[in-house]
Amino acid sequence: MEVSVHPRFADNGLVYLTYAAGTETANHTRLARARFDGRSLKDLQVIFEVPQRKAGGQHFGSRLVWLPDGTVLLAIGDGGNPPVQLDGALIRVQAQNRASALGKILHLTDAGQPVRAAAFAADPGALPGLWSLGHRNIQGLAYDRGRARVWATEHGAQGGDELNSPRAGANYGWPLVTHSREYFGPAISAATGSPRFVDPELVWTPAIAPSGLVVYNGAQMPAWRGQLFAGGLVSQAVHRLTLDAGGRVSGQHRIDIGARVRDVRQGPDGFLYVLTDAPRDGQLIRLEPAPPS
Ligand SMILES: [Ca+2]
Repeated sequence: MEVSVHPRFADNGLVYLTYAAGTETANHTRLARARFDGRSLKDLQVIFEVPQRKAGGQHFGSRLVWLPDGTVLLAIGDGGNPPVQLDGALIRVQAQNRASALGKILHLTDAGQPVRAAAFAADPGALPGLWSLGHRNIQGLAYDRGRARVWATEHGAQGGDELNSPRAGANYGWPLVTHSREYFGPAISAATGSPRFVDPELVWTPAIAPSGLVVYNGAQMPAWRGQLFAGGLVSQAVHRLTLDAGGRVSGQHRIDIGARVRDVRQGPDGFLYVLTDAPRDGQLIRLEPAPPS
């Protein structure tokens, strides 16, 4: 589900892959890495796997983003919608279980070993590598070098998609507080916020169904440097988000793509690249500045 190269890929050739593994009744998200020798991947090795097994095909996550110190964040989904259960309750409550990897961002070394967060040092039951909790299903994850922050977009159920700027040790509320409703109609939570949880930076209702996310820092479009670009599957657009001096979202502008947007990335040439899903499946689109009129 994710393909990401090591920050020193030019030297070590390491490629990181995430995928769903197992059967219809017992499956989980895995992180593996392999070495690219210029022709093929060699020495594939699973370096992390979600400890719990779940049923069904929903909410595996699993975006990866590298931090400046060479460690990596891995976002894991909450495991699925009602009626999917785990341990006698709806599986989505695992997003609040600090011992579970479901509904979390995890912090790992480049070898897949957990990095223990100081924020959870007083909680011996916390899963090693736990970084932030209370996420439903993150599908966009980006590091903002200019602001030294992480940004994440996650799917709500019906409405209530969120942009967050996750920090180590923080709880983002799912499913105890959300702006999202059940697909079959009723509210999921009595409140949309609480002092116990960090409010989203932005809420999308109706849902855009977020996909890839990038903080643009290229040279081709200087006016867009420092802005966020969030893909939308249902919205069939790229959402350009401007931020104010304090790093809060100050504006939103829609770039229509006319197809479900699966990913948005910045290329080494400084342009933005957009990957599409249906109905124009598998198109790779380059966004360039319009010529002067
Ligand atoms: Ca939230």
